[in-house]
This record gives sequence, structure tokens and C-alpha cells, in this order.
Amino acid sequence: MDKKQLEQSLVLIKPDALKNSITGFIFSQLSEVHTGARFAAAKVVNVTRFLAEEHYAEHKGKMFYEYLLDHIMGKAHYSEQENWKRRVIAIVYQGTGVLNAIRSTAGPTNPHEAREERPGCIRALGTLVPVKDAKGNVIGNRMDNLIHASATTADAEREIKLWFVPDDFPPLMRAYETEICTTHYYYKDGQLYDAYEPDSTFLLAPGDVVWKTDLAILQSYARNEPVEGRLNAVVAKYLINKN
Ligand code: FUP
Repeated sequence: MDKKQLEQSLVLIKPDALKNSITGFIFSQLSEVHTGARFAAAKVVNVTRFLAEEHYAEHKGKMFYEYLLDHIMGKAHYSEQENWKRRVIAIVYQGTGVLNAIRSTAGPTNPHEAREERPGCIRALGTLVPVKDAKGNVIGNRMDNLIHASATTADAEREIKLWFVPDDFPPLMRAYETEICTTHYYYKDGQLYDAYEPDSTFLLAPGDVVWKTDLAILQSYARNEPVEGRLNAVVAKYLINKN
């Protein structure tokens, strides 16, 4: 398979789409006959703050950041009593030109603009929720825009490696280089361990397939060397649905 056919995009079907039961519509819009996109991997995820912060790291500090996290974590759409419904469906699509095809089917980020500019696109079915300050003045909007779709090849690589381990893909649908791990890794409270610690989470064992770039980060951390990349971004996917 050549590089072009290996182009991949991360799509997240967000809690507002699940709550409004339009998952089937979204799958239909994104299907291979419309976009040329094939399924490469998929999972149902209860999104923790840990994962949400990594996914939206570029928006940290912005006015809407906390609302964005509440949205992707399902807190904006499901109460504490229904916290088991707080999920997103994470899908990796693959095919020539999938990044543009999916972004185009999704439509503009802002659902109001989507309705004006691209009637019929997925995000045209979304809504804007006003964000208010302590005095009740509207200071911005939370965009309930139903899906996330990777914007660029660099974003796609970062996002896919954040949400998925290589074993989530059929071997021939892995778009990024992998390596075989040769040591044990466990994680607890921001620290990496090479043997089990009480309350730590198991990450990897010898023989496991790992993204090459992730392994480089883990090895640098373990050796106390300067690290290019964030440990949390490596660890997050191994913590998915673990607690
Ligand atoms: P996109 O690439 O289309 O997902 O858009 P952005 O990266 O610009 O925004 C990320 C998310 O922040 C989107 F889901 C929309 C949301 N957002 C808000 O909720 N309020 C804002 O004022 C701006 C963006």
C-alpha cells in the first residue's frame, strides 16, 4: 500500500451526537461511498480529564477551554447520575484524501456558520451554547458541533497516537512506525516504573508492539534524559477505560 492510501484521520463522535442519537447518520455520511474512507480502528471511550487535556492541549488557557473539556468528557450532556453514558466513539478512517474529505463532510467548526455556509453538512445539526461570566454576561460560546475530525496530517498523527495503540489496528492498517517493547512499563501519578508498584497502571510488557515515537519518549524518561514529547500523551491511551 502506498503512503497516499495510508492517509488517516481521527474522528470523534462527541457526546452531543450520542445524546441526540445521530451516530448512524454520521456513520452514513462518512461512509466509504461518500468519502472514500475505510475503518482502520474504533473504540468507545469514557473520556477522562487526563485524555481531554492532552487532546485539546493547544486550546489550554482560552476562554472556552473548560467548557470544551466538559463537552468532550460528556459532563455537559449527562448528569452525574448518568455518568455511565459519558462516552465518545473514536474512529480512525483511512484512505486517499480522507483528511479533506472528512473535514468537508463535517463542515465549518461553528454550527451556525455550518448551517449558513454548508447546509447538509454534519455540523449544521449542531448548536451553540452561550458561555456567561459571573454577572451573567455572554462572553463566548461552547460549540456543540457533534464531531471532531483531524485537520492536518501532523494533527492526525498526534491525535491517532494519543487515542490508539498499534494493536487497535489490523497490522496492515498501521500508518506509523512501530517497534517491539523490550521492558516493562508501569505508570502512577506522573511517574514511570519498570516493575509493578501498588496502584500503578500496567502500560507495556516485553514483546508488545508500540509506536516508535512513544517508545523513544518512554526510554528517555526511564533514563532521565531530556524528552522530546509529553509523557502524558504516551500514557493516556493505555489508561483509556482502565479505571
Ligand atoms: P476544529 O479543528 O474544527 O475542531 O476547530 P478548533 O480546533 O478551532 O476548535 C476546537 C474545538 O473548540 C471545536 F470543537 C469547537 C470548540 N470551540 C468552542 O467551543 N468555542 C469557541 O469559541 C471556539 C472553539
